[in-house]
Amino acid sequence: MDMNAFRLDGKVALVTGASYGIGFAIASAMAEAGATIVFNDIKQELVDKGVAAYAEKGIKAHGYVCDVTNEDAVNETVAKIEAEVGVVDILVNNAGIIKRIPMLEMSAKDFRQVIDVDLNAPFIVAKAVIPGMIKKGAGKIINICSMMSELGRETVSAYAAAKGGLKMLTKNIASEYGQYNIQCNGIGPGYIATPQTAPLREIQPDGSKHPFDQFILAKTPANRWGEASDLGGPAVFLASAASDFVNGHILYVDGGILAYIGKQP
Ligand code: NAP
Ligand code: GCO
Repeated sequence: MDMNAFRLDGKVALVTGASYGIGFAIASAMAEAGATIVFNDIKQELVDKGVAAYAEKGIKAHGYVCDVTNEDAVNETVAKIEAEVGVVDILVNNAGIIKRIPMLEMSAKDFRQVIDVDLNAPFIVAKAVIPGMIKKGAGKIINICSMMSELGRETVSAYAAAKGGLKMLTKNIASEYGQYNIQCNGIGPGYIATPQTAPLREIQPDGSKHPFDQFILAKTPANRWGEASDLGGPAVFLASAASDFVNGHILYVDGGILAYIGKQP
């Protein structure tokens, strides 16, 4: 097998919400595989910080200020990217939020905001880049799903609904655009140590681990939280020619959580 199939040289990769966290790790891995990195964030300050953070790793990333829920802004930004950097070959729909609120206490406004960022935005951004991929005759879309694409838990009703929907949006894009040599797959990270999960890992006043931290360790055969860097290899695989016949698949990168009943207390 030609191992160059795993390379991304000459490809333009757009990773949404990638100033830090999982998006930053995935973009960094794709850069190491040869891709040109484009990313966005809502605030110029974070885009500037992101560009500097990439530069510290020797990566010349192109940063754009764009709220992925704003369709006009997304379409304008993708047009700018195509003019300034090139047609987007690889899209990673990474930007996301979570609101941990018991359903009966959650307002419809809060519910809609999570759905807007975690489900509507991936639709909007994919719709903006697919025409360019069709013209080029190839494309890769990777939607960042979640354990909550498969499982529920207390306080995350909006997030689970969004990530469950994102799993099915992934399968539908795969179905509708596979004929144009566009592959659309998902990555379902397990519990990853990023700012998004920091509240679940806070050390307690008595110095003990957060109960949820202990819970996740007991539910993970690997007995550890994932690192954002654990997602780099799977993302490069799904962005590369090595996965040209993988389509509509959700690749769970969870240390085995979905396979495991959990350690006996
Ligand atoms: P994070 O640390 O909270 O980072 C999220 C990123 O998305 C931030 O850069 C944020 O920018 C950006 N973002 C949020 N709303 C946006 C919008 N409307 N437009 C543009 N950018 C926006 O999250 P993470 O842990 O890296 O997670 C990244 C993705 O992985 C999310 O989709 C998340 O649901 C998913 N995921 C995370 C885990 C985990 O355990 N961490 C597990 C499974 C799936 P700002 O800082 O400006 O808000
Ligand atoms: C939570 C966590 C999870 C992770 C991730 C798991 O509150 O349960 O934030 O939702 O972010 O999505 O795959």
